Amino acid sequence: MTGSSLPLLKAPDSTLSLLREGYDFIARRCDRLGTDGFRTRLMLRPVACLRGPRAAQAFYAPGRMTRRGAMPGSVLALLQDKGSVQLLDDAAHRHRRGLFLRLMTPERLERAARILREEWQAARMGGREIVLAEEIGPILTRTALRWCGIETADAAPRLRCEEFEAMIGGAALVGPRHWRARMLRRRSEAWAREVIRAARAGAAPADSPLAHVAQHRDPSGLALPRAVAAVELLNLLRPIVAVGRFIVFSAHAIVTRPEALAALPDTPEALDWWGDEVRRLYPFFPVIGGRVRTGFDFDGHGFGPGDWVLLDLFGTDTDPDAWPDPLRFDPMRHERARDPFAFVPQGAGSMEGGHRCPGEALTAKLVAEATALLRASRPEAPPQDLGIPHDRVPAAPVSGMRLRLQEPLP
Ligand code: HEM
Ligand code: MYR
Repeated sequence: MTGSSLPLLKAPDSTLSLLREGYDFIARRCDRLGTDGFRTRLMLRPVACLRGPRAAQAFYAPGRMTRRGAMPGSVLALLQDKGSVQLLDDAAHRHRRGLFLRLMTPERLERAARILREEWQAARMGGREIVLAEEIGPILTRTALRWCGIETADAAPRLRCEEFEAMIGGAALVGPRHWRARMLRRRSEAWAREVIRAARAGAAPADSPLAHVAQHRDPSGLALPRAVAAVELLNLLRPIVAVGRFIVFSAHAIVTRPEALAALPDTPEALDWWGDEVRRLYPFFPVIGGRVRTGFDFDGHGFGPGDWVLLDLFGTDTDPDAWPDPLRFDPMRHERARDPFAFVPQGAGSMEGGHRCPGEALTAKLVAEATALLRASRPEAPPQDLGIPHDRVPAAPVSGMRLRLQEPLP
């Protein structure tokens, strides 16, 4: 394209660089070029890569982007999936999204935190050396099942945990681990369809998230096809297990930033700031893809319908123009008002209309609760590799976070 001020990279295709550099691929080039975006090709398709709050605001302008055709099919198959809320637009999207948003009441969030605390305590992690990344999955799987209203005795939590972790860990992979995850995903979908069937036959507790999913009707008043309801049930369960990655990162911050923990006021808001700083600074969901529906200009580049855009979530959360000393872990920065388009670990923009993660409040609640539990158990960390390689998506500490927690919890 001519007449654009978004530079076009010289390399004919950047797929290998993206795989090699992972979370740093977009921001590094923006820093080098002195821009908030550039154009290149990924998997041979032309794409514009953007970062920063202005880019997030442009990306999340109401109705501007669709998620259809915006992420590789392999990512989609393991995360939101075909038939899910993420691939809908306009009125059909708002209607389906309401199903998720209605579940995020303060009472339900409190209940999720309470269940997490019970499952955490039942796991008896105190007094022995644990690898938190291995312990947290089963705890959150049981939390997710109970929160949704699914009897854990019938749900085989071990199998579900294996499936959800494979989906999360395999979404951005190619090769055998990705295909194993696809196989486990099929097993999970078969299980979820059966749960929906039983729920529709009367097995779901009244007003439970499971009942809401099973009984959801599309705008014409028809029940969701069973396979679609199953996919949406997985879209509640799997991401709750994914929150474990933030909990591992919170433990990483507790161990590596004792001064930040010591300076943290002993208030519920301060725990939220800690969790927000974990979600801002640790690499998890790297980029979100969109395809343009209605044209717009960004930094002198004209975007037209069908154009493919990647917004760098991690690069925006750590944008040096938006955050003073961006790589410093400082929970107290969230005490002050922040630019809503600079804090985008789970997307941005309106909760009602757009595609921003509807589970963000639940995520924040669980991370804060787990941080309180970790802090109360005064963790000690033996020598270990605390590095977090940025070329692995999703990223995690190499050691998995080996900890010794004090027993018993107060
Ligand atoms: C969408 C991240 C937890 C349910 C998204 C998006 C991101 C994201 C980046 C896409 C936003 C967009 O397309 O603009 C995360 C991360 C989580 C998390 C990093 C932490 C583990 C949750 C939880 C739930 C959830 C706990 C539900 C209980 C969803 C759903 C969508 C979504 C249903 C699709 C929304 C739509 O397209 O309208 N999430 N999420 N997520 N998330 Fe989350
Ligand atoms: C969920 O389970 O829905 C929540 C978070 C899962 C994060 C998985 C991270 C991999 C995302 C890959 C995106 C790559 C885009 C090219």
